[in-house]
Amino acid sequence: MATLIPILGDQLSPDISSLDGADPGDCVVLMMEVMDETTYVRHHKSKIAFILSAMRHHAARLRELGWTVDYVTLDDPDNSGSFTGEVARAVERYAPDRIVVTEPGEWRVAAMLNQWDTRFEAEVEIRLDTRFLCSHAEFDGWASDRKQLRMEYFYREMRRRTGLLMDGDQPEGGQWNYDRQNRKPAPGGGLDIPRPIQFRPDEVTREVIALVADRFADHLGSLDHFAFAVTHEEAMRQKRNFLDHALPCFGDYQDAMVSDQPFLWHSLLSPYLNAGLLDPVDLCREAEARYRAGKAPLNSVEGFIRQIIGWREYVRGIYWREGPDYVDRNYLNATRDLPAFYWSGDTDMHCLAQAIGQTLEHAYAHHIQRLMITGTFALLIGADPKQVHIWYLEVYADAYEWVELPNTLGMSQFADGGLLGSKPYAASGSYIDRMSDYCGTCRYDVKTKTGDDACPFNALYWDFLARNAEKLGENRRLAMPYRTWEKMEKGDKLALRASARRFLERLDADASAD
Ligand code: FAD
Ligand code: DLZ
Ligand code: SF4
Repeated sequence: MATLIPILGDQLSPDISSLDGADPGDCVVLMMEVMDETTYVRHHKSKIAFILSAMRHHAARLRELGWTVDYVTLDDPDNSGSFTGEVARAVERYAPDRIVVTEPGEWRVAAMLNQWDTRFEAEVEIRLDTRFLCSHAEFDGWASDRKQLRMEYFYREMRRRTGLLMDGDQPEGGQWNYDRQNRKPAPGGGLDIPRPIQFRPDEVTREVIALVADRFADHLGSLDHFAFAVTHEEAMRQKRNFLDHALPCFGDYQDAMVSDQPFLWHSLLSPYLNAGLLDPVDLCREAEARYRAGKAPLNSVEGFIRQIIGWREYVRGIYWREGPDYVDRNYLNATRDLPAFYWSGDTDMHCLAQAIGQTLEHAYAHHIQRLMITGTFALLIGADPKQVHIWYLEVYADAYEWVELPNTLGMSQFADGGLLGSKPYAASGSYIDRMSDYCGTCRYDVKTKTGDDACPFNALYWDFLARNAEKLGENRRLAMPYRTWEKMEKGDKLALRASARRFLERLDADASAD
């Protein structure tokens, strides 16, 4: 046999670059369920079940397409538990001349693949992942010309490159970005929220769910609500459902939060994009077609496309450009342990209970919950950014380090000192009150700033700014809140800081009691 083609669990695209030009008659595709991958962090049970089931379905599809697939299951008694161990066993079985693999999505796995060349006799070729618009080298080329990196300018390049929402060389409608129209708060009254399709587990998925329940009983999260698409066809159906029903209001309510409504007008497509069940540019072209056909407004379609060809590509570029040490950054020297309720949802702060509760149920929370509820709270209390990063990597079905780490460590925790975002996403309770209906049913009073019944976000917000004044005081985008802080009466400042201190002491006491 000439060629061995390992396909990793987030490379489930029929046109993955490792298969380019391969002769199905003269190669073996290797797919591996391995303990290293299922346990390098304690992934949510539904995340593991989704990936393993999608892998098994993809293997079946590749076989239908004529490929020979050697599939190693997690419960295979000879399974070595690692990618390298399984490739080594496959090399013994097939004695290939070549190993062809698409580059992985994490530094951790890249380090493994980079050793294959010396470890195995076969020639090893690691190919670019062409599912992304921008290669690492192209991103570096773009970034190295600039004093300051900003997503907005990168995004414009991607618009020009793809021709998406372009009118000649000008942006459709005359503006690149319609976000001003996209900040509407939670709509009140009887909500007509589109329902995502809930996929009923088939036999393959039920088998995987049983395996995960047995092997990963101590991982967090529930399998009871498992409703993920696990095939390309199912992912396509979820995509059409989103485009038909949710895209028109996606922009308006992108930042809104509503109790017991985990999905709102979001697409829920990130697990499928990241695992390879959907193609990002095709998805954007379909969204654009809805706009051109008058079925969805420009603010929604532009906002949606920006998340994918803008943010998604941009954070990947940053991840690979910053290197394997990016994970160690801690600009604000934050060291507090992440509270235990991040793993249980058991807190009387209603916003956090909602965001964490649905995360445990569905392995999903939408962007503004990740950024402005769980993220902002962790930032305000000074949680250790590495712990925060591991939590996000564990709990979301779409989480792979290339996309999760820059969002968490950079955007949400400001641990890279402003490389990814120009200011920290710190906010008091009034932001949450404006954008959600959470505060109305909370035990805390969002309008009160100090005391045991005051919304904890309020005092924590001012305490965060005061505590970090040396590092953040010169940030132009924080000039207004720092001016307000300076002008505040001394007594009010002391009361806010004392209130925050009492809250943090209680948090620490709860942590040491656990
Ligand atoms: P929609 O709101 O429908 O958005 C459409 C698509 O745009 C998403 O499917 C996603 O592919 C893309 N997108 C939107 N925002 C971003 C972004 N900031 N970065 C990259 N892609 C984006 N996204 C992940 O895919 N994996 C992660 O591990 C992840 N971790 C995050 C951690 C934090 C702290 C924050 C603040 C954001 C994180 N995001 C992550 C980005 C974003 O929150 C999710 O992509 C989004 O919530 C997925 O839900 P959706 O498919 O319904 O998205
Ligand atoms: C996330 C994950 C999990 C939980 N399990 C597997 C697995 O058993 N086999 C596999 O090939 N991939 C898995 N993955 C996805 C990999 O972690 C991912 O492909 C690498 O991190 C490279 O991006
Ligand atoms: Fe969250 Fe404060 Fe509102 Fe309660 S009052 S839901 S803690 S923002």
